[in-house]
Amino acid sequence: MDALGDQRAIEAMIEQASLDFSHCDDTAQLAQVKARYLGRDGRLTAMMKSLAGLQGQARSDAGKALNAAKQAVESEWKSREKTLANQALNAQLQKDAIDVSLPGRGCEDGGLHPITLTIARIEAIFRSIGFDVADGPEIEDDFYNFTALNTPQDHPARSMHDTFYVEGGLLLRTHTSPMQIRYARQHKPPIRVIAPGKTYRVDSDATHSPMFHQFEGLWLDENISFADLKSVYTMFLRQFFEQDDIDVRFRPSYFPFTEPSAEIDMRFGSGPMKDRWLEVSGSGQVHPQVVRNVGLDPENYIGFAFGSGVERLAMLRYGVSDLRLFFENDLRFLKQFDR
Ligand code: 2NL
Repeated sequence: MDALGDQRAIEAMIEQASLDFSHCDDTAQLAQVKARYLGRDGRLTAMMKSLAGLQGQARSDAGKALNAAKQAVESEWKSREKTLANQALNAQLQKDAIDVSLPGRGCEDGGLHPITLTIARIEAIFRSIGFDVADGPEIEDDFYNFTALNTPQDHPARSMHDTFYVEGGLLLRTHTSPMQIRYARQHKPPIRVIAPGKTYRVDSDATHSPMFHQFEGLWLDENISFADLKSVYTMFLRQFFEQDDIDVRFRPSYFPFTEPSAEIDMRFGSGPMKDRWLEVSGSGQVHPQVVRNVGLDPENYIGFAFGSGVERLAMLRYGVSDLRLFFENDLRFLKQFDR
């Protein structure tokens, strides 16, 4: 064996190993290539084994040269491994990078439902003329929902076809009147109160929802008249629609809890609904039996009351043509209301 030739072969092998390592793109490949040189059947390992065939100085020289070669190949391998690890880390960092200077995804503002907005408007208008706002349970008993309001035992409104009954003889209030009865029994006259809220009836089609909203007003005093009811309701409509040219008329009607009773019609003097009479509320003088039922003597006290549908007023104010839009909660609809 010629030492110079061996030295050249060793250098060529180191160069080849370095080249092979540089072609490895991941650590698995690198491990395979490393085994081809330094593994049990590797080229360098084979050369080490061939030392056994040498003697003396030649063996010692060749041994040194091979040890140096082994260190050189290991160092080439280590350097490639470091490079690959760095590349992998950089790739990962790049992949996970976030630009903290980018604007956030943002968060859409919520808003109040048009019915909620309408009730808030109604409350503000009545509070401004000294009315209180009553509240009360949506699950009621027969007394507050029917009996106190002078509704006969055999009245069709009490039937299961019209009223949702729940356990224990209770029911879902069919109007907001029970809140007014409770309020009137707990306060001394003069009573000026409105009661807005959810009401329930067994009724569901294009113009009726089983749950809808009403607001009622009650004014109980010693010396008031239909003229007071008319002036209050007219003022309310003009404020509600932000329009002064609104006319109001009473039309005879019937309710068990008022006598006499009247429908309230209104008419816009301008705008798209100009000159058409629209029914907007029921009303009347509180029936003497109902005055008695709230603990007052109908000889001394007289009351006027009205009951209106909130959805109907909201539809007129916002120009909504289908009642069902209020209950579908389609954001494209709801987003159009901000006051
Ligand atoms: C309607 C009819 C009305 C009342 C509600 C009332 C309340 C008490 C005493 C007497 Cl505590 N009356 N409320 C009076 C007349 C009519 O509503 O169909 N509204 C949509």
